[in-house]
Amino acid sequence: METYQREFIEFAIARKVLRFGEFELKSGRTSPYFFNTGLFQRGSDLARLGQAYAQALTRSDLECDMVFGPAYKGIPLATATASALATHHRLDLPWAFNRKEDKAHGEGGDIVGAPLEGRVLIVDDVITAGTAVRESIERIQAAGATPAGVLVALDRQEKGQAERSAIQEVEAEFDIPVVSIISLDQILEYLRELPDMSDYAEEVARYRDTYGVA
Ligand code: OMP
Repeated sequence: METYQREFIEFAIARKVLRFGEFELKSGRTSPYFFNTGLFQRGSDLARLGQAYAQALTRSDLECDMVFGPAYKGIPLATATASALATHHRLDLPWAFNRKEDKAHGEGGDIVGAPLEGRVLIVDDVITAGTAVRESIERIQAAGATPAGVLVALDRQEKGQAERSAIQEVEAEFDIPVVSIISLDQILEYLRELPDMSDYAEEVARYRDTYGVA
């Protein structure tokens, strides 16, 4: 695990974005941990979050021409990422987000920001079944642009419909990479290093054995 990833886990725990306990997921599974980016609630949190996304992207091979945030949760994430890329990595990319509601008056259209063109990076929080990502891919293709990949904060490394993870399914179906700041394996590695977190480590390991990908 890299230093920025360990620091990101500590930061997420401090902000209660990453919590341990009992949580029901969209999929119906009961998980011993949950990751809620909506709890990064201050300007400084957003700046740090954007920098972690930017670090994950620049350490990967993923190449893109612009950044796209799917409404609603992806909007601040894509905004913070585009800002961090420009401020810390000299990568000044166009960025955009979609409206959920159609707007007939004023400037109209359902995209706000730069037009969808070239290789478009989708920035989101967590992929579970990949529903939101599929919608974004369709939107990008309908505009005549190309999906470049997906950047998420957490890879839960869970099985999707079959044996592969939802992320592996998206990668195979659309032939695009999915890059994450942290994954379940790193959360587990972190928990195992701390004696007072050993109960959580056991719960998370049991969950991974049941729902995790090989
Ligand atoms: P999909 O759109 O089906 O991929 O589900 C992703 C969503 O699951 C996220 O946008 C959240 O609403 C939710 N989620 C989390 O935010 N964090 C988690 O740790 C787990 C989930 C989840 O319900 O699976």
